[in-house]
Amino acid sequence: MRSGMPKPGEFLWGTATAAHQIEGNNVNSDFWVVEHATPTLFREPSGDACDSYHRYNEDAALAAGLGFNAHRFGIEWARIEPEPGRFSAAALDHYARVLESCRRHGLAPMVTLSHWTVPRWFAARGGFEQADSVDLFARFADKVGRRLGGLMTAATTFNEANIGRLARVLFNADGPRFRAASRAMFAAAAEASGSDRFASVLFPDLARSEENQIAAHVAAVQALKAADDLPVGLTLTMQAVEAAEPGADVEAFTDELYGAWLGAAEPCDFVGVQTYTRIRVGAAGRLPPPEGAERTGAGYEFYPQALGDTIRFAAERLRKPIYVTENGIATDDDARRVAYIDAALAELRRAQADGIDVRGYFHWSLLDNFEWTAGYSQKFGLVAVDRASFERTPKPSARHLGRIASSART
Ligand code: IFM
Repeated sequence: MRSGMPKPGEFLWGTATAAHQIEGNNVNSDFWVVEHATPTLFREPSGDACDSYHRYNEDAALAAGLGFNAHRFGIEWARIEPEPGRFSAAALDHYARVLESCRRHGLAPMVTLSHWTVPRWFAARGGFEQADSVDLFARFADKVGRRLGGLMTAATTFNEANIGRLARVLFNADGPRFRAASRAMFAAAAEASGSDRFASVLFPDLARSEENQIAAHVAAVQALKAADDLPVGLTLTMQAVEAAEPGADVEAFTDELYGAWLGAAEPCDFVGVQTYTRIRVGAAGRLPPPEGAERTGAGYEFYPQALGDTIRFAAERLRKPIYVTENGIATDDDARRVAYIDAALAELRRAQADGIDVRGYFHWSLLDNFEWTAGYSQKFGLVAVDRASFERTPKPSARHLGRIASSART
């Protein structure tokens, strides 16, 4: 274990996780409802996940032992406010213990307020499609800021706030087949909740929700800063966008990917860049990866160089200090993860050498975890998790990145 927290200004080396993907039994969340709906888009339910709700201390010890000095994780709104207006002191105390555990292990904690999940009651009243969702999210941020802000190194509001836009361009979430399947799933979730609606952040109706979600983000930044003046950021999913044919309109494509979220970084102290691959644009829109290109376990092109493009894009367009809050690869071949890490970090260093203010790198993810609709089939972890015993086994890539992290600080 390291002695003491990173000094102010020290580069943060860590791993990133999300509450729903690792904690287990997040029964009051909207995702729990849709995972158990019939029909569902989910390959399997999240269940016990990695049992990190109970094993957070073990996870912090593991991360610190590997050589990291920071940890990004999510707190779960559905646990903190399981019924509207009823805040759980016990759940807030739990996250205070998680934060204290990070600090005891010398890990600077960066906390996500909402990593796609919301309470099931919030989804069943229309989620961010309702105008008063702005105040509800700000009220949650205020409670969190007052009780937990003093223990955090930094906080971010929404994970990959523009995820609905990426889903549209990358997974055809606007296409008729996907829409029909998600409509059926949400209709079943609404019925199970005794409601006539059920709205999710991952599969949103952007026309009805995006403006409110941006306002909720801004209000939450203000609430956190008023409660405890800690650094607050916005994380975006940012993939390299390249013109691959004459006539490709990269600017229009970029607008499609970010919309008004680029402006939403304005009240923030930093931005979180989250990069996995590149998107090639042709004259008629997105193109598939080049013929013969290596694909990751998530089906993306293996293209770690994307991180250089996205850091530069963020620096030019957002003009804020940058943390890479996610970067990683789904693979069963850990040697490819090592190669991915090395190539991505070479890009990060090049950007720093060019004077870009990059302050940290958080690899996605510490653990093999619940990868949303793909269930447990995709392995993004530096550490394998036995699905029955929850035993954690670091992969060679964990030691590799941990060594880079600790030697960079000596
Ligand atoms: O697992 C997800 C995470 O929740 C958000 N960013 C992308 C990761 C890998 O798909």
